[in-house]
Amino acid sequence: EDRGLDQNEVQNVLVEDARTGLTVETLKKAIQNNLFYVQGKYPEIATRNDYYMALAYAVRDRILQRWVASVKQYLQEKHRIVSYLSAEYLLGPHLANNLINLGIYKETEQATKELGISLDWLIEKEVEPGLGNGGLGRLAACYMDSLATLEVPAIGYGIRYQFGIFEQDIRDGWQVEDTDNWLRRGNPWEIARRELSYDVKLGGYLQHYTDRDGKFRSKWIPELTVKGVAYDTPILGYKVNTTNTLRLWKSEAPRSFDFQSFNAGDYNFAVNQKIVCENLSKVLYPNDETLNGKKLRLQQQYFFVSCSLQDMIGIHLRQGEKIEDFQSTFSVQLNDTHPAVAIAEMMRLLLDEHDLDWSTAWRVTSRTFAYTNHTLLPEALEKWDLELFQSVLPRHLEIIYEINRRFLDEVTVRVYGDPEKIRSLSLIGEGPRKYIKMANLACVGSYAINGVAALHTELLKKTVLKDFYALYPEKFSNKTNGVTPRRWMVLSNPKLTELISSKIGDGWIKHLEELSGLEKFADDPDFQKQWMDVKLEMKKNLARKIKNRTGIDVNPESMFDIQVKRIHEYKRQHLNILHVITLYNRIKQNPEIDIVPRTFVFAGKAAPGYKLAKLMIKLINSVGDIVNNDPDVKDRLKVVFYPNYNVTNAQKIYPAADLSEQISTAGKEASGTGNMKLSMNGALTIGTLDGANVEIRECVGEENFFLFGLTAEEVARIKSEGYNPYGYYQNNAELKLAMDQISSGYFSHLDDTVFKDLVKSLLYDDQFLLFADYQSYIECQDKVDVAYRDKVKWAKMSILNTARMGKFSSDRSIQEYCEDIWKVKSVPVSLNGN
Ligand code: GPV
Repeated sequence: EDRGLDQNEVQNVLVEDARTGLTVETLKKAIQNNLFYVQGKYPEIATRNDYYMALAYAVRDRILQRWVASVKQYLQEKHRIVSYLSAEYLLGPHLANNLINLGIYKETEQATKELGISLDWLIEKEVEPGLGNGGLGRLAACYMDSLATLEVPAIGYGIRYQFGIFEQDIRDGWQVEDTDNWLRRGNPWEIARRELSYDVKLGGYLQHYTDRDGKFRSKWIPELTVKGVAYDTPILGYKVNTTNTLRLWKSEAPRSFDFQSFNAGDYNFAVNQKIVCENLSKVLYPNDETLNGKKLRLQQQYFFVSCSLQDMIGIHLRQGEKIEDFQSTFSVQLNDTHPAVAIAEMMRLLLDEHDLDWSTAWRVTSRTFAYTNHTLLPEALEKWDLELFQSVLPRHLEIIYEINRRFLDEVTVRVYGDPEKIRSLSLIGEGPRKYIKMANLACVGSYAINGVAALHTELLKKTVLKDFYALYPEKFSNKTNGVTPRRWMVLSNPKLTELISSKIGDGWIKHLEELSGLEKFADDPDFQKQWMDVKLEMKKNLARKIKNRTGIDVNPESMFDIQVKRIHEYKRQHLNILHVITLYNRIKQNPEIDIVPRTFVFAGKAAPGYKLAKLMIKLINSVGDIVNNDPDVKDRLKVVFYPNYNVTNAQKIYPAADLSEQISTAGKEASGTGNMKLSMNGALTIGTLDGANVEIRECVGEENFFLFGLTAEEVARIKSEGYNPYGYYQNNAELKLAMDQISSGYFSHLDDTVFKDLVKSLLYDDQFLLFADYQSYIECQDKVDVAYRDKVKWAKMSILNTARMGKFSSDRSIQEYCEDIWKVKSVPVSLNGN
């Protein structure tokens, strides 16, 4: 009033000013401004990247406004904050997603059009941050989206890898890896918080002494100290103001550290140490569900966990709270065991840096963490060689020994001293070399433990974690995975989105159960036609991309049979390719045979050191070369390996799928999330009773799901009785022919050495029971063939698949975590009044 300003005017300036307005005009102005003042260009000389950057900064301004409002809101009164610790975030491109969540997609399309450029063209320019391997990293990204959309205060913590997951190229049918230099053109979505950094100690030794109060103490004298610098990416919810933070740590050399070496004239040593420090956040390990036990990986895990906990403690204390009430400010979720060293680090911080006694420190720690398990595969359960662990984290080893001593003391009575049980519960594994069991540490130090699908949680309780379940049944629960419909429907399938919304409104985007409103149109011929028209259009789009990327012509009218995911023996891409070979042989034996034309699309990366997985890629491509070019086939079969599967490519592939391949050995896939994305986009599933397939089938109805194969129980029984693949091979003519062709070099220019290892594994020591499921799979595929011929019925089944997928929104998953585990509520953020 003193300054003669009207209160309403002030608010207007803040909410919808020329800089952050959401209209076509203000957006246009903002893009032009940024082109000039940020990129230093004018239209005639601006590149596509200049325009992309100009738009990205325009969008970021609008998000920053909401981000600041969120931070202010959260500080107004005390709220428990969810802290998600994950070594991986597979975010995918930001631009289009942010436009959707801001609700300005259409406006931006118009604004760019008026500037003479196409929005699609700019969206395609973005290089996605591939800071994850597969499902686990993508789940973290979906959960960040849902937390913000549900208006829950949350921080995601992780590592800002300079090089994310490698780029895959295919040469002569083989996978070739190239580095992913995703930051080369800068990253408009992050804000470097140079002032926010923490020191992290590594290596060295301990000094033990008794302090003035007679307390026994361990002083950690590190070999090296690195600095973690925060890089923040705002995560905006869908059509809400809530904007949470993804805080990723970059490792650097501390300012001071080279001082002495420089003075001593040891320039090389100083520069070398700088490289060692920067190495910690240099590259993502490309191993999905395999352990490789390398020192740098442990250092990475500890690095980001230590920065994150120091950061959280700072936030907690700055609110004027006492350290022993930490768990009232944060609930910390461990995304698998990759960040499980947090439990030991929390103890160290509380004991050594904040001077709490053991029992108080343990009370805080064991009420702070919750652990999600994402696999039953024994090779993926993290174990650290004890000596290696000690060489990196000597103080943590001491703490883990003490946690273990107290834990085993407590449980010995409860298990009546059963040595078998004690051995299985112990945090330390014995053998030729001792090792640390990270899953056990996670179980002992967490107040909640969950699996990621109903079957997976049941198997966890019965197998891998059964002794922990017997001790603490109340800690266990299931939280079936979900995926965000914003990215996986609205963004990737706008045509389907429009069609759905024209019938049931757009409430389903936030309340996915509302998709059930589509059921009443499942038999409507007009709607079926519109539905299948969208599908055909998406298939034409993908066909165009396939042609561009691989040179292969595919027929959009053929059935698109799709398996896209990491390449793994347990996911059984080779079972799929055996089906392709079987169909091919049927055509060769009877060229006039009546089969539904199919396009088989495979995509996925193999870990660079996983020989058999790489050989599976080669096999797919080799079979493709023969099948795609054999005139007898008359284009009825096409096999495509689409290179460099990532979020960007996935968004183009899911909408085009008719059939979704979810064919893992029962009991091996913890949940799967691609299965959900495909079914939501109207694909029918052919699958085993594994992971979330079980629940998808329950929801869509067994008549709308192609089930085959052994159950998890049958798999376990066959294995215990001794699986004999050779018998299946001898007794199945089609299987025998296919295998003989692979091994004799039919698909490899008569070179009978190429696939030797793969053939040997399948015939003699296959852990994944391919041959045991072969006949059942083929028969099921024959049913798919029949079903596809009935266009009306297929359309109906496809519509019902989408209509009944409401459960699989990550909003539902996150709601369950909030209620059952984190005990947090939503905190709506208003832009006015800030
Ligand atoms: I552990 N998963 C993954 O992608 N990487 C890993 O290192 C581990 C698990 C996956 C599981 O394989 C999927 O079944 C699951 O859907 C996904 O994690 C998310 O829970």
